[in-house]
Amino acid sequence: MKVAVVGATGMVGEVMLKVLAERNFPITELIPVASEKSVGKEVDFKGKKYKVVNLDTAVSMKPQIALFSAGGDTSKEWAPKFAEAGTTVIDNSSAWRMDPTKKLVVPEINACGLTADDKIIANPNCSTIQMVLVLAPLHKKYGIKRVVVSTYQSVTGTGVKAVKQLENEYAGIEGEMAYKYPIHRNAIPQIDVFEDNGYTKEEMKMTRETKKIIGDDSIKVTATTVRIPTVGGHSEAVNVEFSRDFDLAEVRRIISETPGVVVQDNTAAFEYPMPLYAEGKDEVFVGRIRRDESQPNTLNMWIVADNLRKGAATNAVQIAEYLVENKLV
Ligand code: 2RA
Repeated sequence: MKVAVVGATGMVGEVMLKVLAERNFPITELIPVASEKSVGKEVDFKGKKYKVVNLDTAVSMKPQIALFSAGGDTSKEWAPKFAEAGTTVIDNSSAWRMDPTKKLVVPEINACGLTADDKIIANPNCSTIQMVLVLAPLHKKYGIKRVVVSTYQSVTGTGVKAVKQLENEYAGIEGEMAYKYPIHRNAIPQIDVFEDNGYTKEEMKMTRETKKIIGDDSIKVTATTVRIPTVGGHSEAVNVEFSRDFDLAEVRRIISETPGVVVQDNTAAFEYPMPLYAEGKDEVFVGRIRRDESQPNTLNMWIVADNLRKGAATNAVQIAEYLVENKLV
């Protein structure tokens, strides 16, 4: 496979290269792509150096797959150009996610709907991916009525400038701000811009994308998304009301049998997921699984994942793997 990684020098792009190498993705030719200021730089992949090229050059090289992580504007402009040249684009931005003509894919849930005609495939938002991976099998069994989620999100979701801001503040150094406020010793209840309804775009992504991925518009989701000074991954307190009652042991069994999900739930041993330990891992970790005693048929969980891995790069590479395995590229 000839594979382009668009945004190869960015935070998600670098993890994409790492994940492609780790999973031994069948690459015959790697095309790292970035903005003009990075063109000519070298990128290391499996011990070999590859020169970064610009978008025009990359399109003309006709890769079979292009993994995009270069922001919404670049995706809007360039994904169709790649698609026209016969490349299948897997896009990590929000540009195509809610486009009714594009599929929004978490492979374990809905990759089976992909066909060779899907030339632009959307990778969901990080905080949505880790939540729906756990919700989808529970929805099948018990029917989800409503989800109330509060997130505790890593600065890596914003990018390298935010990681630097946290490091600078921690070290007492003045520097560029990625956020409007300090993030060290703080919790910022705003991720992305506000929409007219008073929710942030991140919160509405969790609501809209969940319905589209699970394929059920009747699922109600309300979210509060918060940036906290962590780097290892996103954490989520998730409260789920089902149509039917559940047995807690069966819930645990269903979650633990879900591919890509690991249950870490032993309160006697102080075992629960934490971002410090999820960092660098591809799995989604679930703990604090317990009945919400305040109302019937309702469950509480704590879900943690490395947002750069399953929340971005790993999910995109898994989509690419599905396309290759099923001869869709
Ligand atoms: C964040 N969801 O954590 C975003 C990244 N895509 O800010």
